[in-house]
Amino acid sequence: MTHSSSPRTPNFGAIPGLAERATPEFSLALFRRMALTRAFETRARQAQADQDVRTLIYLCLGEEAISAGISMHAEGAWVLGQHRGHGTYLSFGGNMERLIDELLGMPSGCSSGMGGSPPIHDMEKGIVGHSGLIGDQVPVAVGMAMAGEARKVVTFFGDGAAEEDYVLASLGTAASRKLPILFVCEDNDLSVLTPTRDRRGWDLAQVARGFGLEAVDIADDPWLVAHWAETLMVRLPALINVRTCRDVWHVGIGSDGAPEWNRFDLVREKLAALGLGEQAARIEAEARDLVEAKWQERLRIRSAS
Ligand SMILES: Cc1ncc(C[n+]2csc(CCOP(=O)(O)OP(=O)(O)O)c2C)c(N)n1
Ligand SMILES: [Mg+2]
Repeated sequence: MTHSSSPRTPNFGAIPGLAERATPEFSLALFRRMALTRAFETRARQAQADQDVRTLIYLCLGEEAISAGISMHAEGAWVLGQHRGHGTYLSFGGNMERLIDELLGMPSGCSSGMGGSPPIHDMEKGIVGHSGLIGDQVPVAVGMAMAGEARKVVTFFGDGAAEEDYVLASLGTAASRKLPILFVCEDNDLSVLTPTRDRRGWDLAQVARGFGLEAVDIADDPWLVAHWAETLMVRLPALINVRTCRDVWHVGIGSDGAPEWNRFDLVREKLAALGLGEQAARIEAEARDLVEAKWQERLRIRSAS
């Protein structure tokens, strides 16, 4: 693949005309997943500011497009996420009430209120939560792919986690054994506060290709992410490295100012240019209303118990 731009730009790896060629139904369904995550994370941020959520919280604000895009073409797969996984959980259909209950520390939460933000799971949907050691979900995912079931596996992990030896070994094993697994690196260029250039001199997609995996390196344009998910889910094993921006601190709700790019705004602009602006605005409003109603309901139940 050739790229006309540097890796950390919103158009990295762009394929001209992708959004224009998508059906309106597809574009709006993709945006609905992004909008749900955006609304949820915005409300969860407020809940922590209000001290309704008192445990550590890892928000994926800014990174919504990755899980939204992958989930459009990964139905039925096992899904393993990392600590910043609310968007993965929601995009793949995880139960929102049980996620809120988990953040509120309620026994009805998806981890009985004992785990909080990172280890969220919904086994009915095949979503497996994170233990807390970055990247350890990747060898587990490879093990699941080796189990020989017909079910494909998708595992998300961060650019920091990509440096763990067991993650790199997992890429090698998947390539050697031709396992039905998609590796998705949510590359926000940060491991806590350390940028990639201060941590390593190698490139994940190139390393993956060296192991024999098909691999692409792209920005987090949701149409582009969905395109590569569709292409690669039938050519597994494969890896997608997605350049993205974390809007908030590593943990908690603070912010150091504007991100390098605002993907959500860019998608809104693209939808408007496609003549879908009004429908997109309605989808956003519906997502906000739904999320607010669920939070209010769960907060009432908690205070009554
Ligand atoms: C094995 C291990 N080493 C170190 C840590 C401490 N730690 C928690 S999150 C994190 C950074 C993770 O960065 P990345 O994988 O890029 O995910 P991001 O937070 O950027 O989404 C580190 C080093 C850990 N949890 N597990
Ligand atoms: Mg990172």
